[in-house]
Amino acid sequence: MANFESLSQSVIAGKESQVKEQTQALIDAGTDPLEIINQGLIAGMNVVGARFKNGEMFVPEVLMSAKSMSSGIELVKPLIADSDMPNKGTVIIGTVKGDLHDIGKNLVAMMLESGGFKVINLGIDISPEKFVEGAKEYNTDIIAMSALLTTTMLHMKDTIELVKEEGLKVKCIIGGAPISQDFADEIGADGFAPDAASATDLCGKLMA
Ligand code: B1M
Repeated sequence: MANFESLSQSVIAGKESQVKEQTQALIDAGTDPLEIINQGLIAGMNVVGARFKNGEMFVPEVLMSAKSMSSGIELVKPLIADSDMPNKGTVIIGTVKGDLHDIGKNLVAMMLESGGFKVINLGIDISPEKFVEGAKEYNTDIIAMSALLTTTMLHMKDTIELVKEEGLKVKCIIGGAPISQDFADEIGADGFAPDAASATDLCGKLMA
């Protein structure tokens, strides 16, 4: 029988078809979609992160785990995003210039959608100029930036400076594994969220 532990193990092993089957079984059993994500899919990916760091897993295996996790998320996503929520505001989200990590950013996008925000996901490797263009094009309330590398997180500062230079009335929030509240304060961000659920709360507060 599918449970969170076996789902996590399948993510760790990068077994995509097993992840899909187990995720579907949990959905069919009426499990809370957010619990499937947090206690099954993300829990598995956290182990992958630790093993990658310790040199116990390598990039191809990590990619298979990431792809498996994303397949599970795709199955769960409609159950969350379909809730009949009002539009609380428009958020553009992207991973900063030079950074290709998108799993966490996509989770944040998904949670924001499920929290009633209109979300435009610009993708990965987004320069300050592209964030600013996007903010103008979509008349955005909030720019949400993700960075997973200490080498790319400084582009968040560049984006905030460009937003100010252009005189845009848009809030800039940041997140990602190397980001902290101290860093957010240092670069003049309007907020920092450590995880996807907090990002939704933060956007709610900024729009209140
Ligand atoms: Co990379 N990688 N990676 N990687 N990778 C890390 C980030 C690393 C910590 C691994 C390690 O060494 N321990 C390390 C960074 C070290 C550092 O800078 N301090 C690292 C490195 C070094 C690299 C490369 C340079 C490796 C190389 O080539 N030598 C390279 C860089 C490529 C590039 O971007 N230019 C690289 C490549 C890759 C893969 C392509 C193999 C793959 C990415 C696949 C993909 O995203 N499609 C990958 C992965 C998977 C990881 C780890 C293992 C997992 C990241 C992840 O998806 N976590 C990661 C190790 C780790 O984090 N433990 C690692 C799961 C995800 C749900 O969490 O993204 O943190 P996270 O998102 C969370 C929160 O942070 C927050 O909410 C999310 C959900 O709760 N959040 C936000 C994220 N964005 C937010 C935005 C917000 C708010 C909250 O806006 C307001």
